[in-house]
Amino acid sequence: MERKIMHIDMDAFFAAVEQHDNPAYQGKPVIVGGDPNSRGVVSTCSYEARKFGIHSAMPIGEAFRRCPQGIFVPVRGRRYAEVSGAIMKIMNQYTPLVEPLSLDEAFLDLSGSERLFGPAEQIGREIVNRIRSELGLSASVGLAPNKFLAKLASDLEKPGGFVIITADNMAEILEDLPIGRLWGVGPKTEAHLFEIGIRTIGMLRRANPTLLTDRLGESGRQLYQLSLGRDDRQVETEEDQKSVGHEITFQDDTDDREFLAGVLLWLTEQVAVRLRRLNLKGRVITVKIRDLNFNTLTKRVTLGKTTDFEEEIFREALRLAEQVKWGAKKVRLIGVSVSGFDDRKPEQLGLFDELDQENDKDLGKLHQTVDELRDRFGADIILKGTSLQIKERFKQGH
Ligand code: TTP
Ligand code: MG
Repeated sequence: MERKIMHIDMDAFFAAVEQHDNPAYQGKPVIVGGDPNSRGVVSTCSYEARKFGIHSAMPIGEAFRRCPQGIFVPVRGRRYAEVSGAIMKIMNQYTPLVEPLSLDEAFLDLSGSERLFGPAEQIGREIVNRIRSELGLSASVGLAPNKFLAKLASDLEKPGGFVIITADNMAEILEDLPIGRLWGVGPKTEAHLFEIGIRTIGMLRRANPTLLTDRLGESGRQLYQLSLGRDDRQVETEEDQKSVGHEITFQDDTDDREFLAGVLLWLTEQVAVRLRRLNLKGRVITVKIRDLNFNTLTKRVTLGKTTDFEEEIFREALRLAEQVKWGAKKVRLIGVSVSGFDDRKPEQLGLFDELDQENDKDLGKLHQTVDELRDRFGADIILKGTSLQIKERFKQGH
């Protein structure tokens, strides 16, 4: 089923807030960043100021030379954060799947919202209208089947844009865009691609995928997928992001199951120690495995109660890892994380749980001691048998 992913990005955000809060600034070049005599740089500026060639990260002095009649104002971070909160709140009324990327932009997964609120396009228009009427600000929207295309779309017709990318118009829109617009292409990759004569996304799509992987390794493969408009990253809510995790990338891909189980234990211990230091207990255990082809698999389980014990986390993590169909493929990265810290549900006591709780108390005391020792002598002082071996293997460069 095709997903409905939306990316919303506010237009000239900091400057727009200033124009809203000071109506006298409306329709004028407003430059946010501070005093024209300061040595700072421009945070952003209103579209009226952009006509003078002013942009983010430009030295303020330079902006002043270009537009001495401009209105120069300081950054009011707290105010922007407050407005950002109000924007995210509106978005959250249409889907729980909102992933804020910064104060002024977010991804929304509207795939499940259509039955309740109507077509995704209509929802997007409603959100933009509400941001305008309730907050007096302008936003640009991209709607597409995935994150990469949605973010690209929201930027195409700024300010006030509303661009929909579908399977029908995708190839045409991507065709002439410079490869720098692809997610993950920085100056280095761009230079590599230029060397082999690839300048646009269209050219990348027509390139030989084998040549790309030869040149750029696995990222070549990923970029090729993006050039075809394919991207299966999920929208991750703040809740998802509220996790404590640890992962490791191997220098040499491995398919040694026993070794991987040991690594998992080692990772789990790090996570459990951090959870206890942060005074957090979670009920969701997630295992992430990336194979040598860069396919990433995640498996998660929700426990009946929250935990910060490595024994429990490890037991679940190992079970999850064993469920992953690795095929014959070697593993490049493995990670484990704990989330779901929200403790609204009271922990229900089952028949044997009271006993468990006693055990938990003892274990809790033990962990406290272990953590104290670790604090005193360094994290490696107490490691269980297997994970000690892992540590040794890493030291030997495996
Ligand atoms: P952007 O969304 O990149 O810019 P914008 O919202 O001002 O303008 P556009 O219409 O092009 O989206 O960044 C959001 C805010 O982040 C911006 O208002 C100010 C801040 N910011 C900086 O402080 N420094 C920077 O270099 C950039 C790019 C942004
Ligand atoms: Mg913006």
